[in-house]
Amino acid sequence: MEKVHTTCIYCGCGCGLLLHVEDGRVVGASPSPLHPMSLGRLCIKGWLAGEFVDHPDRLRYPLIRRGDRLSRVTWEEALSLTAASLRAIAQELGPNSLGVLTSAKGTNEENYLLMKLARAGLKTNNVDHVARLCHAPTVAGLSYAFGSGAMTNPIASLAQATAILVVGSNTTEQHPLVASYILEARGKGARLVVADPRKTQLAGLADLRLAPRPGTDIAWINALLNVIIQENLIDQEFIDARTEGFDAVRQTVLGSTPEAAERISGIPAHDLAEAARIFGSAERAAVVYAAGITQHTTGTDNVQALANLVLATGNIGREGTGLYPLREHQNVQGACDMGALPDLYCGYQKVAQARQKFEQAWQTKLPDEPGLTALEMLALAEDGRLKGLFIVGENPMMSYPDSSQIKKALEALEFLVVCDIFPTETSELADVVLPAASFAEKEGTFTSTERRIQRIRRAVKAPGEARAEWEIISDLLHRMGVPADYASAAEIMEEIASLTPQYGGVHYDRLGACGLQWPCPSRDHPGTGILHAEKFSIGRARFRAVEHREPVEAADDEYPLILTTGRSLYHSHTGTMTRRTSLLDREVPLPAVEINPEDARLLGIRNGQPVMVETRRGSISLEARVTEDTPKGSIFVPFHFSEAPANVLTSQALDPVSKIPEFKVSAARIRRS
Ligand SMILES: Nc1nc2c(c(=O)[nH]1)N[C@H]1C(S)=C(S)[C@@H](COP(=O)(O)OP(=O)(O)OC[C@H]3O[C@@H](n4cnc5c(=O)[nH]c(N)nc54)[C@H](O)[C@@H]3O)O[C@H]1N2
Ligand SMILES: Nc1nc2c(c(=O)[nH]1)N[C@H]1C(S)=C(S)[C@@H](COP(=O)(O)OP(=O)(O)OC[C@H]3O[C@@H](n4cnc5c(=O)[nH]c(N)nc54)[C@H](O)[C@@H]3O)O[C@H]1N2
Ligand code: SF4
Ligand SMILES: [Mo]
Repeated sequence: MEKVHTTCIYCGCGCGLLLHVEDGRVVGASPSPLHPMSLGRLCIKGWLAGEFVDHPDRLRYPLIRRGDRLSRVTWEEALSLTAASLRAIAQELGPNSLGVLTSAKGTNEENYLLMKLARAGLKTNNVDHVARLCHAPTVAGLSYAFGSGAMTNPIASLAQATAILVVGSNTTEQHPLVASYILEARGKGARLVVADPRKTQLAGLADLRLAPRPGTDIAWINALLNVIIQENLIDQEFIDARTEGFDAVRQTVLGSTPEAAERISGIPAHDLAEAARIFGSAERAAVVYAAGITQHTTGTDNVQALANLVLATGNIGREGTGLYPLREHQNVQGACDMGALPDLYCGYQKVAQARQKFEQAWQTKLPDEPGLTALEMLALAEDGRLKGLFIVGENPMMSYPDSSQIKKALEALEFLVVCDIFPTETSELADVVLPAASFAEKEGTFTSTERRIQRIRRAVKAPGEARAEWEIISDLLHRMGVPADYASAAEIMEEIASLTPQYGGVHYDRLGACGLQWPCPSRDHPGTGILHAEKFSIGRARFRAVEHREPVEAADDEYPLILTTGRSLYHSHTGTMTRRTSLLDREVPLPAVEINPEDARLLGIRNGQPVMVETRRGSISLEARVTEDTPKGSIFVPFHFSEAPANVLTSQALDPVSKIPEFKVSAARIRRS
């Protein structure tokens, strides 16, 4: 049996993995003992990461729509039709009638080539991906505050913290290896505060649990800062030496007393005062947050509120301190780094400023207006102004908010190409379907949430005629008149390194079993663990005063409950891979809505009973799971199940800055069905 060193495909932890190969098949997976973060450990999804690879449902051949059926064709037919259709739409309506959605499941090399295809091939900056639905507020918020939207420290640094505040992150289920470092710190005596409306496993282990009403985080975070200022727990020296704008924040939080915050968030004032003292008096305090903070119409302000807390207490740039946004897909960090974003090239270089640099490098004229975000593209599609869309490794029919709107938008397109490894609810609507090689069948790199750039390696042959995307996209670039003679993924990384300052020293021969953490500007640079240690790239870090705003929808007589949506340990997103992994699907085979026993009793709902959940957008039918873990007044639905797709219920209300939708708050009602 051969063991091929690679990287887990599921979450941003980026654990090192060995794929076991026998007779040309992946027969298992085990942890890499050499990996600097995972240290020979994996969560259940990692152990089972190889199972979907040879599932019989894999897409094997290119398909073209003929009438209402998708029929097998050659690659030549599929790619010629794709190129010709996209070109025809651009000629008729201009290049901005086209858009590209890239993949956080894809490699850096694939994301780089896709953004090059959009900009140099199709001549539009309409390129985006699911980071928009996930951590767009982190990119916007932390770029403003610190000059970089990335996690400030390596994950392992959490073990050195003496206090940890976890906000809106179900860490043991969604980022299990991050949780292991939090628990290690706790074992050494660190104080743990967890703020989550639901009683997550980690909340159950916390020294202090804060349960805010969903969508009220700014109110209570400002109250923490209020107490920290009142009790002189701020780090005045740090504030004076390294930041700007503190006075405006001090003024704003003056009125945010714990009592005022209790009225908004429902968290008892004495708990807020205690949390402030734990955080403010710790020698090394860290903040961990995830989608419970970002997926709100106040997402960017929520992130800034946490940044204010970290800056006021000088908890940045040192071991055991810092701000840890837990990024989502295993390569969402990389997809953002590669500039799969409508206003930024790779390395977060602004379209307006970097265009000429890329025109020179790619020897072609490039569009100068920033493009549209993912949901803006779909809104234009619905209006008939965006006609052609290329979707690689995303399943918006299940993952984007308000599915019936998404369906209308996708159906209104003149031409839709979908490239995936499995048939999906989205590929069912496509005019052309392109079969991709999975992570076990190609070369490339992923960048984990701790900025660690790591290789994936080809372990087995792709099924049928499926191809690595870097080859597919190179082929399309050629057809669009852009030279793309890459012989390997490694060669694409050389081009990335030459154009992306943070990746300047990244070459395949340096990546080994541990990868490299960016910024890594030159070949002799060892990579960077802790950011902002000596200085911020923007000079001084920026405070910004933020205030509580209510979510767009509130509970009312008609829809008296607040619906929040999210995930379970055993499944990933729209389930395309985990629901095809028998042990994972056996653990959680069916969708269920979590409801508090008191609400259930009032509504006459018993555990396991079929119910219907309704919002202003639509309704789904599923089982009730009665649990104390969900607070009274709230219900929780995971979005993994096509039998009861949660996004039928969610709304397209957006954060005005980052354009993330409010997945975490919708007004809902529930009844027996
Ligand atoms: N097993 C598994 N792991 C995953 C994924 C997966 O699908 N499956 N997906 C990956 C991806 S893409 C992402 S983005 C991450 C997401 O990781 P998480 O953000 O940890 O996961 P979620 O379940 O979306 O939500 C986290 C928590 O936010 C809480 N929450 C809801 N509303 C609020 C609020 O207003 N305030 C606060 N403070 N908390 C709130 C919820 O109760 C929930 O416990 O996980 C990654 N890891
Ligand atoms: N209601 C609700 N909705 C949400 C969220 C929520 O909390 N609540 N969270 C949002 C968040 S944070 C995220 S990140 C999104 C996730 O949304 P998506 O990214 O759309 O969800 P996935 O199911 O991961 O889709 C990835 C697709 O890539 C395919 N794939 C896997 N490997 C490869 C490959 O190598 N090549 C190609 N071409 N395809 C591949 C998979 O089969 C799958 O179809 O969902 C968002 N939607
Ligand atoms: S923690 Fe994340 S990266 Fe690690 S094995 Fe589990 S799913 Fe994979
Ligand atoms: Mo995500």
